[in-house]
Amino acid sequence: MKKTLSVLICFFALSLMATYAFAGADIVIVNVNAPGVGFNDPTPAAPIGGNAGTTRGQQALNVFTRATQIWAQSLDSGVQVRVEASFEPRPCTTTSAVLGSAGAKQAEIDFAGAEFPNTWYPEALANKRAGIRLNPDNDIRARFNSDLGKPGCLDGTTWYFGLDDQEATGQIDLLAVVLHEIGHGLGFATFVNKSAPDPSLPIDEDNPNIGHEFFASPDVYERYVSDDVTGSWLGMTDDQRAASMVNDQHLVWVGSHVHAAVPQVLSGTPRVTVNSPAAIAGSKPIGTAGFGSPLTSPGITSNLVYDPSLGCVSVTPAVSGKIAMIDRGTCTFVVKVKNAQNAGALAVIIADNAPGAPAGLGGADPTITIPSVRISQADGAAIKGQLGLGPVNVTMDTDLTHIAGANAALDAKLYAPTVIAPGSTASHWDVSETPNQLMEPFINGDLIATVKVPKDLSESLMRDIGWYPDADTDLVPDDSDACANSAVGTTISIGGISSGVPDKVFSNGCSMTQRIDECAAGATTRGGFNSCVAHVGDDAKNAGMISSAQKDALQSAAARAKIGK
Ligand SMILES: [Ca+2]
Ligand SMILES: [Ca+2]
Ligand SMILES: [Ca+2]
Repeated sequence: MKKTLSVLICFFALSLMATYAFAGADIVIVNVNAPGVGFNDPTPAAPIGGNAGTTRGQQALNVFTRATQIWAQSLDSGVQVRVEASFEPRPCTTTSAVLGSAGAKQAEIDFAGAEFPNTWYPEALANKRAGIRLNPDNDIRARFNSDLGKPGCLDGTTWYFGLDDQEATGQIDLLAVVLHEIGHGLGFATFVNKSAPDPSLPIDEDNPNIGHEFFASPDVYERYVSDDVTGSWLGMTDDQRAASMVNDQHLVWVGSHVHAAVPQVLSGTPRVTVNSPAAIAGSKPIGTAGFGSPLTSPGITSNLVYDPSLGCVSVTPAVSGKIAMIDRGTCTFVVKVKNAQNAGALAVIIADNAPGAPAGLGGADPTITIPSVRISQADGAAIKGQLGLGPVNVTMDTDLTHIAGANAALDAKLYAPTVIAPGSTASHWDVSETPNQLMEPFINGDLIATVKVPKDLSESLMRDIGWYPDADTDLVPDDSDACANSAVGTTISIGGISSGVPDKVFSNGCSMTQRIDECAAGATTRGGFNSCVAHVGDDAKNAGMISSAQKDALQSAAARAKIGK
C-alpha cells in the first residue's frame, strides 16, 4: 500500500541568521526544469570553488551531483534513489527566504522488508529495505529558490556554487542546502500533520487535525520522536502530539545511533576545575575564547604556572607542558596566549583584572592552536594566594553531562518553537545545537559538506530510521553478513555451465553461488562436490528460496561441470 505525500519540508534562511560501504546508494537527479531555467540556465559562469561548470545550469548540476555523492557514501541501497529537482520561485521577502523544500513523493506501509508493521516509510527507504522499486515514480521532490539574488528576495544574497564551503558574506552555500533537502527526502521528516485543517471542510484523513498521524498510522521517523516531559509520540492522541510540538526544548530524538553520536558531535559545556588544594577546589566560572582550539573531553590536567609579567613580550619557559596563568592587561589576549604557546604551554587561563563575572576572550589569530579561557579576578587572586603555598592542579575540559542542543539524558533536541512552523517543526534539529548541524531549520555559514560523525548527526539519524549499512546490497546488514560481495540478481553458473536458477542469499548473507564456490574450493572428488552442491540445494529449498525443479537443475549443472577428480 502506498500514499502520495504533498507536504514538503522547508529549509529557511533569515537575514538575521545568515550568519564500510563501498557500494553506496545510486542517487540521481531528475532535472525537471523548463528550458533555459535552473539546471538548464545557459548563462556563462566562471568556474568557482572546485566547480568546473562553465554555465549556471551546469554548475547547479555539479553541486547536486556532489550532494548525491556525499549522501551515497553514507547510505547503501540496491535501488536507485531518484530526486526530482528544479529551481523555481519560492516564498521570499527582502529579509527572509525559503531556500529550498523537499520531501518524499510517496510513503509505503507494510511492505516486505519493513522493520515495523503499520508504519509509514519514505519511498527511498522503503525501496532500500524491500530491495525492489515499489513505485515507478521518482522518490523525492526537491525545489530550490530561483529568485535568490533578485530584488525583493533576501536582498544582497546570492547562491554560492562552489564545492569547498568557502561562501563569502552575502552568499548561501547551495551545496549545504541541497544536502539538507535531500536529507528530508531520505527520511529526515515526520508525516504527522502540522497544519491547521480547513475549517470549511469536515475533519477527515484528507483534512486532519494538527497532530494527526498520516492516514492514522505512525511514520518511522515519528517512532523516535519523544517529549521528555510527556513521552513518546507513538502513544499520544492528536491533541497530545499537537501540544508536544510546541514544547520548546523538550522535544527530543530517542534513536540509539544519534544518542551514541551526541557526545562526539555536539559540544559539552567548557569548564575549568581546580582539583587541589582543597581550600580552592571546585569548578570556576569561565569565559571562552574566540580563537585557538575549543576545550574538549577528556581535556587537559596539569599544575598551573603563573607568569606575573603579563606575557606581552614573552612568557616564562616554566609553562612548557603546563597550563599557564597570566593576568589580563596591557596587551591583547591573543598576544598573551601566542607567547604562552611559543613557550610550550598546553593551555592558558587569563585572570581578569577587574571584578565581575568573566567575559569571553576576543581577538583572532589563526596560528594559535591551544585553548584559553578567562576566569574572574577573585578566582585568579585565590589561585595566586595558594600558589605561594604549593602546587595548584587544574583540569580544563568540557562537561559532557551538559551538552549544547541535548537534554539531560543526552538526547538531541528537535525544533519545537512555541508557534508551530508547519514546514519546520519536529522535522529539524533544534537551533541550540552546537556546533551547528546540517539539519537545523536555518542555514548557518559555518556548515561544512558532511553528514557524518564527528561533525554531523544526519547519518546517525538515518541509521536510526532503518538505513542500515549493507555494502553488497543483499539485504543482510553488514554487521550480520557472513559473506561480503554477494552478487545479487544473477543466475547461478557452475564451472561455466548455467543452471538457469536465479541466485539468492541465505539469511547469513552468503549467496548460493558463494556456497557452491566453497564446495568447489574444498572438493577432492566429483562425488564430494556433487554432494556438497546437493546440500546447498537442500538448504535453499528448505528456506523457500528455490523450487524442487530448480534444485534438480542445480544438481544437473553441478554434475555436468565435472568439478573434483
Ligand atoms: Ca545551532
Ligand atoms: Ca549485505
Ligand atoms: Ca553478503
